Formats: sequence, structure tokens, C-alpha cells
Amino acid sequence: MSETLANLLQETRQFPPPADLASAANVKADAYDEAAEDRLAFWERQAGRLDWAQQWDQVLDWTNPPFAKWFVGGKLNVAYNCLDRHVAAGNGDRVAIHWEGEPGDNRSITYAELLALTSQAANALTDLGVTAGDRVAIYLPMIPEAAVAMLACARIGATHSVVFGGFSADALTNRIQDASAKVVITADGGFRRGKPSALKPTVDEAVAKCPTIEHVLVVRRTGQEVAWDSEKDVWWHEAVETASAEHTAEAFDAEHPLFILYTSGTTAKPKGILHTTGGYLTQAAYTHHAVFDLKPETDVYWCSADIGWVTGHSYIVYGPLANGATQLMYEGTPDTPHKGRFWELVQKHKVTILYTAPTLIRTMMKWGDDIPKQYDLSSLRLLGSVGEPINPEAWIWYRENIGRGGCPIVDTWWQTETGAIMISPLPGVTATKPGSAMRPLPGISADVVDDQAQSVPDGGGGFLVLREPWPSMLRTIWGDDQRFIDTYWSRFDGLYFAGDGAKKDDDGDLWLLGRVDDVMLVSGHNISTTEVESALVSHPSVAEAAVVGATDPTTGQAIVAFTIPRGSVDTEGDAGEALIAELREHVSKTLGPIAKPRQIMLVPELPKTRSGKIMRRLLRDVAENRSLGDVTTLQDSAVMDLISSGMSSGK
Ligand code: 6R9
Repeated sequence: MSETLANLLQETRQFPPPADLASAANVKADAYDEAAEDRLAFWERQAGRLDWAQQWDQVLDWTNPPFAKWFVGGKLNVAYNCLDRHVAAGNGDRVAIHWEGEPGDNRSITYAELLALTSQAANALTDLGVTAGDRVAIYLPMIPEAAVAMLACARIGATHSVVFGGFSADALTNRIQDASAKVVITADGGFRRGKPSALKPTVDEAVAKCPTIEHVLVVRRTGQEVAWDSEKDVWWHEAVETASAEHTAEAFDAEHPLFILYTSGTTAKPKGILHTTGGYLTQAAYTHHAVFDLKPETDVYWCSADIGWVTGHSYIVYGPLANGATQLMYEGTPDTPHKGRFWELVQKHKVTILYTAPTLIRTMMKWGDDIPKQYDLSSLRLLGSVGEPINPEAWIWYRENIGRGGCPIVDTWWQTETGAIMISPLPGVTATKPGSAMRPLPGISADVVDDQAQSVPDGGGGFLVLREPWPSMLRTIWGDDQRFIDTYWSRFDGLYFAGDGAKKDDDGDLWLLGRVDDVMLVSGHNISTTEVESALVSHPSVAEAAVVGATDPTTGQAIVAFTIPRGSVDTEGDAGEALIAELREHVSKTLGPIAKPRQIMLVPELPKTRSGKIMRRLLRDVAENRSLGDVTTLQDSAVMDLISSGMSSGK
């Protein structure tokens, strides 16, 4: 990527932290020095944030790389750390979860209640024959039982594998089979876009092909009809709600498998990313404390991710609960029953910290500034972003329209594989730049290298790598150590390669450029999709853009852009043509003529995964007039019809 359009997109705006936040921040600048001085001692102190039943003998065992062991010999229980110890400390009456169902029903659950529910579920799972080391699949909507199910597994040492509630029967089957799961926890259905949407039939279809499944534990959420197998199926309200609320948590080894989470795997077989106990919880809790500056007595935290995404694991369940947070959990979509739903919830619960994804921010931009203006968002004090590079204009929009010009934004880079946040501003320390994830957190060593594994100088671009093991790193790919080595540790000797391109600016701050597989090669120049997308989004008429390289007879690849106009923009007939011409010129002026898209299409939606990532692979199929590849991980499959029909009409 040496010829990447590095630094053509100049971003000079910078926002220092608000003085009051900086002076009261949980983590100050000295954390960087402390960690640099002795990284292992630093992580050892962070592990001390948790309650251990048995102290470790060794912080890190890295004698057999890339297989790490953290806090060797230590023992702890994750659910105990997330629940019991808060209750024991006198915080049992603090609300853990304010839950809002999509149809408007709601529940507030205190730490004492969450402990009781989790204990009941732990007893019920034990009664169903689940023991430590067994795998349990969880296929639930965003209801409190999802968190309870995960914590109950952790409590009894069963390894959970959460599968997105929208995945197909095939996807669920593959994941159950790969992990040889013994039990599935599901619901009759969930509410999505104002309608009950069934889950149980999908589970029935999958379970028919999965002989390892002994029981299906079913939460009644929507009340819809379900087929029932009286041998296998068990109602949650019968098994769990009648079980004893007393349960003593057993301590497990620091390296005991906590969960498997499958990465979407757009082409190959999904990878079962394995996370273990002590290191994972240490880094999830520390990063949640440091990056979100959580004050458990006063903050109301909201991470809008789905629990089926790693973000839901680390920043809805494990990090926040380990830290004793009060949080909001929302079942549904942002436009049900109206496009102000998110802001109505922020206003109602006086949310202080919001963690969401660029896709949501750009959708809100598309819907227009008027919507958030109708709500009182003055409780917000900190905003976070995760999942994709956030374009500078989306960052500014978020700050101005949601953060009222004053909230710091933490753009957090990490992966399912890293388990917790790796690169992010510290809200009380960092002067942020719109679009940059800035620096590795204390205790983390990230770098950008060229294709010879040499660190690039400031101003250079290349491959993002991690140089040292970190506590919440994946331990392997479930059942496939060789694939773990091949996938992450083979591109550069001794370095973890994450698959992302990045650049260092002149100050050494990091800018993520998207997956290296998505980099385009146009007339011999490497051009990152992220930079062209950000150039498009910097035009006032554009809310969102996805860029792909399509085969071109003269330039090798040519840039094709799919662009969603902002709500108020006229795109009919000549106005649409004029806008397209203007946008091509705009990109050419912003980045240089080499980056001018060959073709721009105005589209109403973009294909996204359920965690909000744009599926460029499908757009490449459209741009190259191919039939569509695998769409099973697509959030809304109707989107592709809309886009393809726009394409064939020449729009
Ligand atoms: C947490 C999560 C990981 C991939 C990652 C990168 C992209 C995530 C980002 C970001 C730029 C950020 N990504 N956060 N890119 N800036 N702040 O998203 O995990 O679903 O495994 O995806 O997401 O490409 O490699 P996961």
C-alpha cells in the first residue's frame, strides 16, 4: 500500500477534551507512561479491578506463541464479578438494566434482581444437564434474558456461543455443529419493525440437523404459536422462573473458555473466535472504565449494539456489568415506531454515555437534523463509535447534533478477535481529530508496517499490526489451531495482522482505512475505499457512501460509488444527473483526479451486515454485473433488489 492516497484527505480540525471531564477523568495521561514502563505490571494492576478467588502465579505465559496464557494459575467467576460482588458491596438496589421493548413495554432490573435471575437460570441449565466446559448456543432477541443466559453460562462454566437472532437456519446449524453445542436458548420470537418475528421455527429447523442438542430452552416473548417437541423443548418460565434463586458461583481457571463468537466469514467457513475468562474480563472492564469514563453512581450508559455482536458481549454484558454500570438496553430498530425513537430513549432515561456505530450516525444524517432537535439530549456527556471507520463529516455531525458541540467522541477500533477496545482516544486526555481512532490504549502496542513488516514513518500508510499479546486476545479458532496461526500470525513474522489498512498522520495518530481486501488498484495506484467514501460524505448532499473497485478494461479497476443522498436533497431526473456530476468533481477536487469515480449511483439503502458493516462484496457483484453471492449475513435482503434495479435502469 506504499502508493496509497495517504494523507490526501487532510483533516486539520482538532477537539481537546472539555476541562471538567479532563479534571475528573477516570484515566489520565500518566496511564500511558505507567504502561510503557512495565506493560505486564500495568495489566496486573488492571486485573486487580476484579475479585479473584485465587491469585495468579504469572501474568503472561508467552512461551508458545501465538498461544497466550494470561494470569496463569488465577481463578475467578465472571458472573460473580458482574453481579454478586456489587450486591455484596451494598449496590444491590442499583439498576443494572433499564430495558425498553420495541412495542413500548419496559422493565428495570436491579443488580440484586439480575443476580437472582442469573442464579435461577444457572440452576435450570444445571438441571438440563449442562456442566462446565459444555457449549450452549444462544439465539435470542435483545431482551434481558439474553444477558441472563450469557451470565448463567459463565456462572456454571459453560461456554456460550451467541448467534445473531436474524441469522438463517443454515448459519445457526453450522455454528451449533462446529461447537457441538448441547443446549440452545431461544425465544418464540422478537419484535422488529413493529411486528413479531418468529425465532423458534428457525431453531427447530437447525436442531433437526444437530444431534448434539439435548434441549431447547424457550423464552416466551411475543406469545406467538410455536411447534413443540415435548422431549426437547422446555419453557424458560417453567424451568428458570421456578428454579431456586440461590446459586454459589464456582471459580474457574483464568484460561477457562468463556465464549465462542463466530465472525461473519463473508466467504469461507465462519471462524469460532475463542475467548477465555481472566484476561478477557480484565481488558473488557478496564477499557470500559477508561474509554467511557464510567462513573457507576451517576452515569446512564447505552450501547446500542446487538448482543450477537462482540460489541454487545464486551460493552453491554461483561465490561459494564463488571464495572457496576446502570445501562439502557433496547430491543428494536431506530425507526420504530418513529425516527426519533433513539433520542426519545436518551431523553427518557437521561443517558449520559452513548456508544453506537457509524452506520447509525449516517442513517440519522440521512433522516435529517430536525429529528434529534426535537428531544432534550442535554444529559449526554460522552459519545462513542465502533464498527467501521467513521467519516470525518459523520463525526462532526455526531458531535454537533447529538453531542451539542461539547461531548468528546471516542472512535474505538477493535475486533471480535481482540475482544476489547485496542485503539481509541482517552476522553479526558486526547485532543481528538474527526475520523481518527488516534492512539493504542495504555498497555497495547499497535503499529503500521509496510509489506516488509517495517514500521512506517509518520505520514506513511500500510498494514495495522499488533506487536505484543494483550489480555483479551482470542486464544485460538475453536477446534482449529492451525487456522488461527495461518489467519492472523502468518502474514508478518511474530506480529498479529488484523486485516485492516491504516496510516499514521504527521503526529503519529492512526487513521483506519478499512479492510485491505477492499483496497482498490486504479491505474497502478492503491486507493482506499474509506477515503473516497469520506470525500463523498464530506459533500453536504451526501449522507452515506460505499465505494468498490470494479474491473475496468483500461484502468484495471475503476471506482464505482453507491451514494445515499441526505433526506432533503432533490434527486429526480436532471437534478440527480447534476448531483452525480457535481459529486464526481467534488471527489476529484478533494482527493485528486485519480480518485474520481467512474460511476456514481444514487441509492436509497446500502447492504449491511447486522453489525452495520457495508457488504462491499455484494456491491462489487452489482458493479460487475454478476449474480449476487452469499447474502445470508445481510441485514435486509430487499436492499439488493432496490440497488440492482437502480443499476439496470442506468441510474
Ligand atoms: C468491534 C468490531 C472488526 C472490523 C475491524 C475493522 C472494523 C471496527 C472500527 C473499525 C475503523 C473503527 N472496525 N471498529 N474500523 N474504525 N473504530 O467491529 O468487531 O465485527 O469483528 O469487526 O471492523 O475493519 O477489523 P468485528
